[in-house]
Amino acid sequence: GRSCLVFGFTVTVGMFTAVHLFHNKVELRTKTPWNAPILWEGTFNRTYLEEYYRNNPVTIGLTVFALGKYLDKYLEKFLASADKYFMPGHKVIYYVMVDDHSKLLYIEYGTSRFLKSRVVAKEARWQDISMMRMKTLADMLQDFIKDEVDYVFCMDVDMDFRAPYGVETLGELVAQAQAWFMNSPNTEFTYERRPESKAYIEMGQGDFYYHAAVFGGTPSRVLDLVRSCYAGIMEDKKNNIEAVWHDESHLNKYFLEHKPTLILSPEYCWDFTIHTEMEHVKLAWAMKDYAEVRDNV
Ligand code: 2GW
Ligand code: MN
Repeated sequence: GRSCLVFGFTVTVGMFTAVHLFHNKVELRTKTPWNAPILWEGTFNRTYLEEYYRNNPVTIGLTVFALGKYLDKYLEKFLASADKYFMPGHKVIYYVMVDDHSKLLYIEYGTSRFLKSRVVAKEARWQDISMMRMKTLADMLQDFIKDEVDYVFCMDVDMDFRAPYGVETLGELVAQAQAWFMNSPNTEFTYERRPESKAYIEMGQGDFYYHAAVFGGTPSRVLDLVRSCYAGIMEDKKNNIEAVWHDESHLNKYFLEHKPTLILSPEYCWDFTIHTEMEHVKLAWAMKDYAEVRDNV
């Protein structure tokens, strides 16, 4: 796979800085126990990767859902920042799912950027808005995305790009380490702990707490992921149980059983409320006023 391109580069001082800022002591974690790279600034050579992809061009999909207030509040900044920083210089197709087509904003995109939008129904409960993304993604990947892109990322909309988020992130099955749990033991991860749920993870098990705000990979690997998460969600509904963190709980279960080939460090999805001095942040959580946006709880 192409993700192996990030192997074999020496780690520079810059990366120590990033990790140091994290928990006030130097700790190197650039590989998982199953030998997948954990991507930090300084662990890859962008110049080399760009040259490789110039000779082997790829198309990258980016899916995002923006329904109800999230459409008014977050979509424009997400897309405008993606246009600037998501895979700069490469062909990108945005797949934008909205509940109101008339509100789809006009942005002048770069020349190698394409946008496909689709109207999806807004579920009554926000938990279902979030979970049903898995179903819509499964259908769309199967119907056309798989034929249109080489890699696809699926993201939350309440975030914005801050620096180049580039081809170094491409891999077969890509997972995002959730910023808050990067240095926690797995017993503290907020996995689903009730054995009745399909998302159940036994205490003491688990490698990372993965963030459902970002996952990606090749269309076939992502299709298997979203199908499997959706099946778990529906099985839980049948059994009258809902996993503690909804689709994210099912995603964590999936990644326990199907190890990601590449892990993105929290530089790739940082929460500036943890601390503001974090360096090399490529994507950041938006400030969220839950009372304002979560009117339909
Ligand atoms: C509305 C009220 C409350 C929560 C969500 C929504 C809502 C979400 C909405 O009105 N419209 C909408 O388009 N969404 C979509 O669902 C949007 O793409 C958003 O980014 C995504 C997930 O909701 P979000 O961003 O509020 O959830 P977080 O940031 O607390 O995220 C984590 O946990 C979620 C499950 O509870 C998901 O797994 C998410 O992927 C995680 O990042
Ligand atoms: Mn979010």
